[in-house]
Parts: sequence; C-alpha cells; structure tokens
Amino acid sequence: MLDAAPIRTDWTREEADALYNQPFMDLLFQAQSVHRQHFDPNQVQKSKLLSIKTGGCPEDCAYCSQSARNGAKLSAAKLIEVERVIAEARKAKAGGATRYCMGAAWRSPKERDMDALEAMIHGVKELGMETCMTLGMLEEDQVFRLRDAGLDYYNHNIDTSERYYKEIITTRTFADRIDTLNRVREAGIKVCAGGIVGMGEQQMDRIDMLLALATLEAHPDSVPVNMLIPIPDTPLADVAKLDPIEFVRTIALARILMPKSHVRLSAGRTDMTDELQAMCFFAGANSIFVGDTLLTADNPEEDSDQALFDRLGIQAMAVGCDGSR
Ligand code: SAM
Ligand code: DTB
Ligand code: SF4
Repeated sequence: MLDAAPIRTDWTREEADALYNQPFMDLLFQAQSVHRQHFDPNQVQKSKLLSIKTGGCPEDCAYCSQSARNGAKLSAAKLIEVERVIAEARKAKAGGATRYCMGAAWRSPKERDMDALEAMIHGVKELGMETCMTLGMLEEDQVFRLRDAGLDYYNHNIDTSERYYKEIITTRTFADRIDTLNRVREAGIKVCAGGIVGMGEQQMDRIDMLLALATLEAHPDSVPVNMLIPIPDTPLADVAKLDPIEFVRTIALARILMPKSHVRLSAGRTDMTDELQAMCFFAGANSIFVGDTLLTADNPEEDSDQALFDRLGIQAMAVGCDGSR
C-alpha cells in the first residue's frame, strides 16, 4: 500500500477547487485511493437517529421541518422520557447500529433538561453503544456536563458556506456554529460536523463548506453530508434538485480533504438510486443513518439497506471498531 499523505488542516481554496473540478474519474480514483489508505473500503458504519424533542424550534433554518418560524406544519412536542430513549436504542442495537444519535429541536438546551440528557447518555452507553447528541448551541458548562456524563460525539453542522449561511439562517451566525464546535473539541468530545447540499447554493459554497471543516484546528471525526430533503411549506420546498454527480464530487472532496474522518452519506437517501449510493461509497462515504426515519423525515427501510450492502459486499462496522486501518 502507498504511504498515507499527511493529514492537513491548511488546505487552500485553489487546491480544493482543483480537486473538486478535476475529471470525474480522476477524482473518484483519488478519493478511493485516499480512502483505502485509512479504512477498509468494504466497511460502513451504521448510526441511528432519534428525535428526543420534536418541533417548535425558535430558529429559522430554511430547510427544516421543525422550525416554528418557517411555515412547516409540524407541531411541538416535549422532551421524551429517558426510558423510551433507552428502549429505542436497544432496538437500534439489535438492528446493527453502533452509534445512537439523539437530536433535539432547540436553539440550545435549557438547564431544566440537563439531568434527563445525562440520564439518556448513561442509559445508552450501558447498552454498549456510542452516544451522540445534537442539541443546538452549547455553553462551556453544558459541554462539560455532557462530557462528564460520557457523551462520545456532538453533532453540530455548519450546513453551508459562510457566504451562503445568511440566506439559509438568520437567527444565528456561522461564527456561532464554529464557537460551539471549538468548545466541544476543546472539552474532548468527538466532533460530528457537516452540512447540507442541494439548497440552491453554488458549487463554490459546497467547496467552501468542506474547506471550513477541513481547516478547523482538527478535522471533525464524522462529517455528515446531507442532501436536502425538501420539506413542504418551508422556503426551500421547491428548490431545484442538485445534479447527483455534483453530490458525488462533494463526497469525494470531503474524503480527500479529511482522510481519517467518517464521511456520512446522510439525509436524502430515499431519493437516491442504489447506483448513486454505491458511487458515494466508492467516493469515500463510510457511514449511513439506518432505520426508516431520520429525525422527522423518511429514510430507506433496513431491509433495502441490507440488500444493498449484500449486493456490494459491504459489511457493517462492529461496535468498538471504527473501520480504520
Ligand atoms: N437543532 C439542532 C441543530 O440545528 O443543530 C439539532 C437538530 S438539526 C435537525 C440537525 C441537522 O439536520 C441540521 O443541522 C441539518 O444539517 C440537518 N437537516 C435538517 N433538516 C434537513 C433537511 N430537510 N434535509 C437535510 N438535512 C437536514
Ligand atoms: C445530520 O447531519 N443529519 C441528521 C443528523 N445530523 C442530526 C439529521 C437529518 C435530518 C433530516 C430531516 C429530518 O429528519 O427532519
Ligand atoms: Fe431548529 Fe435545528 Fe431545525 Fe434549525 S435545524 S430549525 S436549529 S431543529
């Protein structure tokens, strides 16, 4: 095997642009070569999501079904019971998921929720699963409490480029997002940070989004790349669909810029063919969300994912194995 290139956090826009825009076959070959230096190319990690607090969110993210401000019709629910979270996590583990991701439609958690969040972390970890939460912005003391409860990962997406961010969200800034990510990393929680494509952004926004992640002080451990799921009644309900080849280029660039990160083929798989998903795995994606629901939107059935894995000879990563070489 070739020696692995050093992990870099000093990528330039020119380099990223040249990588993204090289001939497609060269791009895929390079991405797959980088992938093989760090991972078993036939292993894909499975994460399962649960919405622990759905709807009624005060933020105005234009893509989201859960914003109370953008016209989507989802009603607000309360934080769900700890016992229910643990029961759902047990089912997810039986289905082969190794990481359990709990998401809340909050701008940030409230003090009154912290005890329940800690109990969820304890309960899911006792099952032998990795824990992940995505709860919005965090202050330092909240980061410490989640870390001390044993939280393994925190998901906080930058969603798009700094330039396009203002078109998508006005209730917080790109810099706010980076601040939380830095707090999480500095506290020693593993970072999961990615974004969404297909929101009407330009190619340079996709490149700059990945560049922003790849030039953080350390690369995120997981990089979810979501294809927009258009939600009726939201401002992005009728946005033009992204060319799937552009999507694969985005995955490949993520793999090349962040060689050791788990690149997750995240939201939007219900609208992707098996062939497109296979191409994404070839381009270096090595993680998916499993189960027929994401947070509020549909995801492929477990059976169809298993059938795809079987056709491709892909194995699910085992608990405690990160698939790295
Ligand atoms: N409220 C928290 C936050 O925004 O960080 C956590 C939950 S939020 C739903 C998690 C992520 O899901 C968002 O940052 C976004 O990247 C992704 N997401 C939400 N709605 C989506 C959609 N319709 N299509 C694709 N990705 C979506
Ligand atoms: C991520 O990047 N994608 C997940 C997870 N992190 C929290 C969420 C996808 C949400 C898709 C829309 C929905 O289910 O409402
Ligand atoms: Fe709220 Fe998160 Fe949806 Fe934005 S993405 S509206 S912060 S739940």
